[in-house]
Amino acid sequence: MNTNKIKTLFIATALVLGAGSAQAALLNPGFESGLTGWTASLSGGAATVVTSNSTTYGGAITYLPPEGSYFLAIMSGSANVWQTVTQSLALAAGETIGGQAAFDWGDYPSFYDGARVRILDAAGAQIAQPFYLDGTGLPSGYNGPWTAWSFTALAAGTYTVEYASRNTLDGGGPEQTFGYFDAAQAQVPEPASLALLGLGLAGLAATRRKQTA
Ligand SMILES: [Ca+2]
Ligand SMILES: [Ca+2]
Repeated sequence: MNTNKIKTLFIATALVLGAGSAQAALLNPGFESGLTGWTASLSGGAATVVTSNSTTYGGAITYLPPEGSYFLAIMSGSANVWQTVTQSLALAAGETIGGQAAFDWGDYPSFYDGARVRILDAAGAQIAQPFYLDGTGLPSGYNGPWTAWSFTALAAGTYTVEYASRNTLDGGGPEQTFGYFDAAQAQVPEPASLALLGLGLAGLAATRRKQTA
């Protein structure tokens, strides 16, 4: 295979890989490698990477990962303290990141607890809160669904993704409250990407035929 052909294949492959890489800036976004890349800050709570998590208050439910085999479960802890798991990353202007979150309330009014996803700037100030739920207005022990969230950076910079859950008013309940977090659903390649992949494979096949001849 001559150098030009190798370059052509490399470029075609890079285009295909790059087409669906909007989420790739986060390291280990789906927690398939434990907490690698993430930092937990806890007070009485827990941040655990699990294959499932079951609770019973408000109706028995078992949460399963919407992406891959694992997801992050943040168990609430000390009263009125957000238990957090964070990761900082560089984003280009217009770049989008996203994931999925769920709120599993283990309490009743007025111990509203909560779960949230926040985006912080380099100084630690909140610039977006793409997911937030607490128990206000919800049935006791509410088992919330997995919900997609996304964030698009308006300017290039360093951002922090923060996943969190919290107990409100006291540190307990009939059950502990959880926030669950996982990556976005895997993207289906767009037709344009498939066409590029086809060109790359065709080029590879042509090269192999010439080498065989
Ligand atoms: Ca996952
Ligand atoms: Ca509680």
